[in-house]
Amino acid sequence: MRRRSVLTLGAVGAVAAAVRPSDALASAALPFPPGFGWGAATSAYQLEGAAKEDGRGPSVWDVFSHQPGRIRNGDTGDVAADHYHRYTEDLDIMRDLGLTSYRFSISWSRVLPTGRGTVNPRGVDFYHRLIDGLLSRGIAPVVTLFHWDTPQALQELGGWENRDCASWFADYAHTMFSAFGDTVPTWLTINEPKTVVDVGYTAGTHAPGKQDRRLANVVGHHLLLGHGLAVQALRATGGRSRIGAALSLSPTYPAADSDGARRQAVAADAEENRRWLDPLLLGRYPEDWLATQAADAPVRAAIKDGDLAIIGSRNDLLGVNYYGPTHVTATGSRVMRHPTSQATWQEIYPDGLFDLLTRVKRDYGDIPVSITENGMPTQNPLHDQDRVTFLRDHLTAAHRAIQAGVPLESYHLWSLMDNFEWAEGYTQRWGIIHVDFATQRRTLKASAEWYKTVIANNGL
Ligand code: IFM
Repeated sequence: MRRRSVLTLGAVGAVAAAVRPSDALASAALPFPPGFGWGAATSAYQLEGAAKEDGRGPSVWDVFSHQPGRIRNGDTGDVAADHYHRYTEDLDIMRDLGLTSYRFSISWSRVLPTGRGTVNPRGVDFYHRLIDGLLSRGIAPVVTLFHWDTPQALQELGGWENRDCASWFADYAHTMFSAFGDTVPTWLTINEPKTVVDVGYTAGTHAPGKQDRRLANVVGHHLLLGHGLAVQALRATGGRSRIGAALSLSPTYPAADSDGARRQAVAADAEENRRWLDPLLLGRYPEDWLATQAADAPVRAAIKDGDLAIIGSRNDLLGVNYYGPTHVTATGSRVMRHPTSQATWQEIYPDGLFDLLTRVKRDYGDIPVSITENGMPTQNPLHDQDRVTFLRDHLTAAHRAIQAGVPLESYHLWSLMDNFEWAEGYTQRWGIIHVDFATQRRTLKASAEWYKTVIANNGL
């Protein structure tokens, strides 16, 4: 039997009272453009649960999270925030916050249990209900096709190491475009290919848990190829939806005032940013990044004639996930120059968002930009004033970028609600909605009340 959860007014009121008077805005001193998209983001494996229900097939994350020692406390996404069953309640929360945009991902193995071939109608039906529920509440769906959960059946054929995975992905994308058509105004193909490459295939602390940098770069190329083929598949439908990718980008800075540090910052920029942005938006890999790949590096053989024309197919928008900057020394080591969060890889530097957004405009032109993720975890369960400060400072930087002419159209904080934070399990809470994972009770945090006010005022 499904447990019901309740968003009590009492809990909401208690947290609202904790918001400092200075946060209770009467009108916006920093107004955002009319129609600016105020959003929040989630992903399927992190939120949905119902891992074995209604015909869903396993993904690499189901397998990985069940391997001993992979995830803190042995946590898994089997139940997560139980969104699969509680989506109606969650939609009502989104409406009450005033969200106008919601970014979520489709679980590839829920709609295609073995990644290709037979479609699971019950899986497709769940996303129909979710999308219809968003639209009826005036919230625009922004749908990611791949947020790291490769179907396990495809992983057994090599997953993204196998060039065919790009075509399997495009076929899946086409199936989704046909199923949902223009009800989805914005599609995002791949989420943070950099994380798959760096964490899933190099550090090995994310699924599929490999530690092979040379293979990782092949995977990176195939992810880009899958993106390009999916863009072409959308164009072939003749529909009106827009499409792009969500990249995790990090402005890079020299950690010292020296030529060596400046050179290393350029190299770090190639690795962090340009190796993704250039193929997608300019149809070529950066020469300085290619030069870092040995003559016998498998990625060189993986890049076939014609691939870059596919990868460089016109995108309608760029999704930017921003968590912090990268500072490098003259020896190429990364150092922290700003405060971190419970996620110790994170460096909190809101001005970096301004630098990043204006740099995208300068180097890649006026492609519409959506901030598809931005946020921080905190151990303050409900009175998350640190998150309020974080969000306020980053939105201020975003506002400054808009003033500087960046065509920024929307902002999605990460995350709508506490969820399964990959290798950290449930120990890091990134949501503006608190989830009690024992009862699945949802409670608005101070940051949710604050964000609600920002949305109501269309600005800070
Ligand atoms: O939770 C993740 C998300 O899935 C991808 N971007 C970073 C977030 C925080 O680590």
